[in-house]
Amino acid sequence: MPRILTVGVAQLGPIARTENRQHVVSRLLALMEGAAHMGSDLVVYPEAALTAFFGHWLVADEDELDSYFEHAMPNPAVQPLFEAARRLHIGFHLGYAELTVENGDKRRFNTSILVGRDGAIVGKYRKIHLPGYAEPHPEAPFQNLEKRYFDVGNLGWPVWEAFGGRVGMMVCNDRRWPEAYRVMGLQGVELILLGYNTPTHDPSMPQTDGLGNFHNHLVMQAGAYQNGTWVVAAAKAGLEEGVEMIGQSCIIAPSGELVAQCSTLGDEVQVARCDLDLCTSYKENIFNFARHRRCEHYGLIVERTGAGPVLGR
Ligand code: CDT
Repeated sequence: MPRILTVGVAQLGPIARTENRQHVVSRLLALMEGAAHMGSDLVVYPEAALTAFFGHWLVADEDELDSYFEHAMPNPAVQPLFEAARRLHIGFHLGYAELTVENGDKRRFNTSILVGRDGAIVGKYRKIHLPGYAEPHPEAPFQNLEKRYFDVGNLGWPVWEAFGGRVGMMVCNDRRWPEAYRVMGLQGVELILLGYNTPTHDPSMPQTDGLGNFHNHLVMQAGAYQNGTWVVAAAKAGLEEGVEMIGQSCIIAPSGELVAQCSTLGDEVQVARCDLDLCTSYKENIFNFARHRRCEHYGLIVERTGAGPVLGR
């Protein structure tokens, strides 16, 4: 029986700092209804989709910082999403800032969850690659304070049997790292879901400013092809609190081809029919890891050439 999944990528336009959860959730519900109307089994929302992306400025007051985080999931503000999922029989992927207490310590994570068509949480992932820095850069036009606000994710990269296939998650900056795809690729992942908040301007590398959309697709198309998996990526886009962010949310096939892409910088849904069985020919042939990977040689080559991380110590 063919394993066809109709997936909607739900891009969000900017969220104002003053916009409350209730209003954001009403936008997410409208996107979910649009995706369901187009026959989707699953809808994918962006990274930190419930608030403005507060990593872009300094929040000195701890109570104020806590207000950007979800203290439980689900909670009353997001409950309508879980109810709509059940009513519309559609799953969803949601990125949010998570505050939790582990061994008596307050921990903060940049988290995403996968929710099934029955409204139950299937899995949770916590972002591993946190970009930016912990101390503010006063000279920069906006901040990138993820290393200040979040702990490094401690759940690894699991893959879940869900929606008739093997599903994994990553968050924003993770998508630039081949290891993220490969760890899931080694577990046979067939569908990777992610969200992103990516400024068009990188104050530390302004020479790449015209390349944001290109690099966004480049890394995900390569990751999809090299691991024989679908990738679905939802942006928070547009001008948010003075920071311009890229859009072009997309759905990428295991061939590496873009099969759907958003064309605005606002709230928008695009849908694609994803045949999970397309992954198989890549996994069994060109990227048959068991037959063709040569792990035992990779370490040896690094050792013999003395190659190592020469930059960015
Ligand atoms: N949210 C997030 O991880 N954003 C980073 C910005 C890096 S600066 C180009 C990203 O990788 O898109």
